[in-house]
Amino acid sequence: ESIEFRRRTDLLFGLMDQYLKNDVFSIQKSIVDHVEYTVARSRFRFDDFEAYQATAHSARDRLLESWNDTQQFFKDRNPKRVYYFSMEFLMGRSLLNSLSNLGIKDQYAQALKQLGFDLEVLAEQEIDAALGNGGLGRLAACFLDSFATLDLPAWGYGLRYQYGLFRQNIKDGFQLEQPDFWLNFGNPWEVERVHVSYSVKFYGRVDEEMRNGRSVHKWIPGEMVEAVAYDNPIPGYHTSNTINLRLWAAKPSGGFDMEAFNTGDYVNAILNKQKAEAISSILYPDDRSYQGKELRLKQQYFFVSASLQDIVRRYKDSHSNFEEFSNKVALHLNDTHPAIAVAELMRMLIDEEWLEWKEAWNIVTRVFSLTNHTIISESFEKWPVELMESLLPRHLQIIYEINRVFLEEAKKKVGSDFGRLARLSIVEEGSVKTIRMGNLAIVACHSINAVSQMHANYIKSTLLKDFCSIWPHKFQSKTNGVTQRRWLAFGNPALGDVITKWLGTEAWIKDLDIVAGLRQHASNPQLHAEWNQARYQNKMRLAQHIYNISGIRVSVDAMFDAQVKRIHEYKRQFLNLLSIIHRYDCIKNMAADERKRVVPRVCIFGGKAPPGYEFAKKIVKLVHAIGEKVNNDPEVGDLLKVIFIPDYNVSVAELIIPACDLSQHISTPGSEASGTGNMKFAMNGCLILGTLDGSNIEIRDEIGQENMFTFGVVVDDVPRLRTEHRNFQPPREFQRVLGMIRDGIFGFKDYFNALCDAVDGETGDYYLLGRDFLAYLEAQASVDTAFVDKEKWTEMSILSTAGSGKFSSDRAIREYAEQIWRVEPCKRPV
Ligand code: TH1
Repeated sequence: ESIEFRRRTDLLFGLMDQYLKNDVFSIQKSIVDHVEYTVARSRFRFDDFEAYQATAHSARDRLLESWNDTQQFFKDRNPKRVYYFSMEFLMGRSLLNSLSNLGIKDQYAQALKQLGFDLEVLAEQEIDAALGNGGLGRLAACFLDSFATLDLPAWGYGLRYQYGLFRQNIKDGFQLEQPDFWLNFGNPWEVERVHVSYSVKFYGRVDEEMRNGRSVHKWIPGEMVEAVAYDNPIPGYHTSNTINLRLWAAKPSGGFDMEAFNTGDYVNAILNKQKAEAISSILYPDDRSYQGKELRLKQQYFFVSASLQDIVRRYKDSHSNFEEFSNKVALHLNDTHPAIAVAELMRMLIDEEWLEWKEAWNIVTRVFSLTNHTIISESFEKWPVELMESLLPRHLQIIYEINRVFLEEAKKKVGSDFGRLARLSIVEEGSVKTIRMGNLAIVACHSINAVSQMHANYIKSTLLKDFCSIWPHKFQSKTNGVTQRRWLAFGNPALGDVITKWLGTEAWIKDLDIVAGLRQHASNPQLHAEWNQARYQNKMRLAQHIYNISGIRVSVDAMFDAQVKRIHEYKRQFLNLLSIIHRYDCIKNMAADERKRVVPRVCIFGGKAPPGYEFAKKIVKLVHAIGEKVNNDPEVGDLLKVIFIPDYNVSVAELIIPACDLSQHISTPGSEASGTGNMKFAMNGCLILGTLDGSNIEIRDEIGQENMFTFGVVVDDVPRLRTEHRNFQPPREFQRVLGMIRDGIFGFKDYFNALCDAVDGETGDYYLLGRDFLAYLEAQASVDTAFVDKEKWTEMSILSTAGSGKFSSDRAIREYAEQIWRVEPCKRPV
């Protein structure tokens, strides 16, 4: 065997120089080979899509080399690793990002050019990986990019949904949801690991027996499903590290349930097994209200169980007991969606690894940490005890025991304040008894972090008040960030080049604080010219896209004003629309010479409404209804255009964000935990019109109050204003625009009543649109004034970028790594 081994090793060393090369010729050869052998087309005849596929496979080969070597390096070094558990990873496209991070984009562009293709055009052939809803999922994706770039030994774990977030089609101005079957044409960015698979159990019963004088629990499952790993290499920028995102797909399990076959119903037995695949088939659209769907809990347990089995196996490869576990493993929960992991790790340690309860709990409380992303209490998942008992009977027992021990300890701190104990309890008594996953996670995690400073303060005094009073040390704040690589350097290369030129270095791509160096040039006319030139190109590109989708020509001299994000009442797209109606009304009532002074605007909306959320769907329709009226009014012309860009996703965001002058982040204070779109816009030199909510406040602190437009009520006043709504008389202007909608000026006369009723009806204007309306109009007026002064505006734009250093996800991840996970870089030498 050893001779065999030596022969093989010699042979492999002989092949070492076969490592892929990155000169233009080698790249061309690799692409053309993939056309022939992977895509199975003739190398003399292939179209753009086939060229994309071949190029992607060629890039994938290079990723895999780096990925394999990084994993081997981690294995040899065996550092503490961090595992990021998330139900969502909103990755978007991979081709340009991978080539740019690997530092071989220019070679690929040139190689393709000689073959008669344009890399940018091929990149557009790629379908977005939309395995996420919005901010939370995109944050996970930005974090992966930072993990890799900072050389951290990190893994992402999640689900490989066959259907990502629904596609938004617009018919007659209404949203229609279409399935996102993104894997239809294959996915070159993943590697199926048929040999990395684990059985995941569901249902059944728990038997208790005595073994060696100790009572042990045995879970006899009623159903088993296989979890198969799909690995997605994540390259870092300017480093040879490539980390892994491991997503699990559900497959029918093999040997299990033989009786069903033996009863003779062969066909039905197979069909039943096939149902297993449903677990990883679809991403639930987020409407911020927990729905108690069994399939969702199954998804959560499925990916958590497979991931923990994988992690424990990896740990046991190099350890014979669990003493080192908490020094080698950090487990992070991206919101409470994977919180069942707490009970699952307890179960594994106790029932399978024979640890005592105390030892197991000691480990669990050292390894887990949690990010909380919202203040909306309805979005905290609660599972009916009955459901939990049937699906995960052993976990329910464990949760009860965790709760019993916890309440005992809590009693020592809060005495017999039963109201408070009831709020702290993991089990909620009520007409339906439920398990509060948020409480379970908080009890077990050593760190719970908010996603902005304001969010931290707010939840400490509301949502998590009771926990905060007993464990103040557990709570912290880690302001979100976004990757400047995807969102600025690669997504807006024109501006990126200007930044590099004026800073005299590309180092900002890895260290965004450096952009502060732009401040000293902020009034330099030469920089202004180059800055505006770059931004102008981006506006042209977006204008072309708008024309392609709508046939509407917009003027690039107009202010491009965007509000793009998921549609929700609290984000107040309706407030924006009401001010647009006001603007329209003013223009209509002006004399012709007055109109000359109006600052032309293109108001851009984008975002998906949750499929079951009527209010949000009506907003989509209202944008179209207003657009229909305004865009076709010859008196208005270029002064005002209202555009809805359908199917907002990562790629559409990459097109919109670099091209806007103004972006709006106008949630009612106390409702947007952080927001991350605001950071992307600010980085790209787009000015922000926003409320004092979430991370807007920190953005203002960084880029300066004078470079941003803020307005509206402050968070501390919100509860009082809500109770006082009966004494509040909304302003005349507000009444008037609502009246225009109700009167059917924009058609669909009664259809929009529900929207109007929500802000002027009996129930009170919960999100305070009426309260904020005049302040908002005033802020809009100062935006117009500022835009007319081109020099001033450009300076503000430069200062926005210059002040965005803090909002890099590299900063956020560094804080998490140092203060929460205590993991260190592990950089593979070149
Ligand atoms: C979002 C928050 O709304 C947003 O303010 C924040 O910037 C972002 O997370 C990242 O931290 C959330 N997304 C979800 C998605 C689900 C449930 C809760 C939230 S909070 C499914």
